[in-house]
Amino acid sequence: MRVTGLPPYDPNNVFAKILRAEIPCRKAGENDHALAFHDINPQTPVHVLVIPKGAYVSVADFSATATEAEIAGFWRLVGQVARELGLEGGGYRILSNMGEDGGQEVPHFHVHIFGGRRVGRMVP
Ligand code: IU
Repeated sequence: MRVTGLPPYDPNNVFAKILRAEIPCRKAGENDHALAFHDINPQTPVHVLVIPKGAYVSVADFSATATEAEIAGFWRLVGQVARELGLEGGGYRILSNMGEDGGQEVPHFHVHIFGGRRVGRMVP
């Protein structure tokens, strides 16, 4: 069940292909429910994407339909990667784009972790 007005999940989106190992990635961490990898076009010295292994387009989709184990696994990996990449010291930003208005390019729910330099305050 999808609860958002975003397009249906496309099983051939690039992150689905990364999950199926059809496209390589530089892995930053993994658990049973989520994968973290370095963005191919980094905007900051550290720029990692964390994606659930299940097929979810948006956070509304994910939070409404994923199991509690999937949700826990996803957020545990976000925190683990931030800690392991040394970002807890200086600080960092987590950001997620949703849909066309939110600037989402890859329609598989993901969060960006930006760090390694001062990223300042966010403006829309
Ligand atoms: P967005 O939030 O959907 O706009 O972000 C998609 C990100 O996926 C963007 O930062 C791209 O650089 C990144 N990316 C990638 O890491 N590997 C790829 O093969 C492709 C996009 I296509």
